[in-house]
Amino acid sequence: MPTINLYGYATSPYVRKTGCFLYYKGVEFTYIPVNPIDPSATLGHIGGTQVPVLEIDGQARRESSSHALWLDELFPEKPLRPSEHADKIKEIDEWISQTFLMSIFRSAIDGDLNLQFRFRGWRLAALLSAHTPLPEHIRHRWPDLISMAPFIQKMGEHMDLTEPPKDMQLRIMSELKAHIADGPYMGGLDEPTMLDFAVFPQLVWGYMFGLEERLSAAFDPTLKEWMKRVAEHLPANPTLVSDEMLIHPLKKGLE
Ligand SMILES: N[C@@H](CCC(=O)N[C@@H](CS)C(=O)NCC(=O)O)C(=O)O
Repeated sequence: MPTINLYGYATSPYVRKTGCFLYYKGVEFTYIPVNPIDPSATLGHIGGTQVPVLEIDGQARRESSSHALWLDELFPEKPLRPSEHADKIKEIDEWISQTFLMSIFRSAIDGDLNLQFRFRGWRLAALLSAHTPLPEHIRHRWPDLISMAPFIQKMGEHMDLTEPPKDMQLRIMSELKAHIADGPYMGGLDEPTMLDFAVFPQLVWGYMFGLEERLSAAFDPTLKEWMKRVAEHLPANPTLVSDEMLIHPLKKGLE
């Protein structure tokens, strides 16, 4: 069995996505938390700061969507991108990467440091600190630091920032539902793929780890049934956040 390491922050949607690919494949791997204020402490031998980094038998690669293809090459069972559906998956994966995942950063890009944003930022710092303890003064400033991060500001270049945030959220949720439609999985596929595992952890982790009190996506019957189906293929905590930070078990949110 190859030695597999996944380097990242549990607060990164891209890292959670690669984590779910690995969980679905059922391969053994070690999650190596990266300290966001000193990435070189863990990534020094690889270089660069962007996560996730997947390292298999000493070979390291970036880009979460490429990780799915690499894992399929090495572990063909339970394909994340079955070749007969490659075109459809490519199209929807582009929507996930360019629209869905980037929209998660909208409030940070807007830089409206209101109370809700600050509470969220402080909770993110606490979740990170469960693995890589951040100094007190950094935790206090985490909301400001997130909204100033260059990689987050860069995402704004790919977004229509004139669209009101609430409208953007509703539009993206309705596009997501159209991609799930009658399912059972995204794109109308019979088995889950990289598409499902790229979206699913983002919808559930905030509820599980104290960023929202109710699993808001489960208010929609289409999304709820789809989440229940995807959850069957993953462990009880499919995120990479430390179990000790759990507030709500996922099962409860999907009842
Ligand atoms: N397209 C990349 C995006 C990864 C990404 O944006 N990672 C962020 C964390 S959410 C990061 O590492 N930012 C810090 C940096 O680039 O130095 C992927 O899919 O893997």
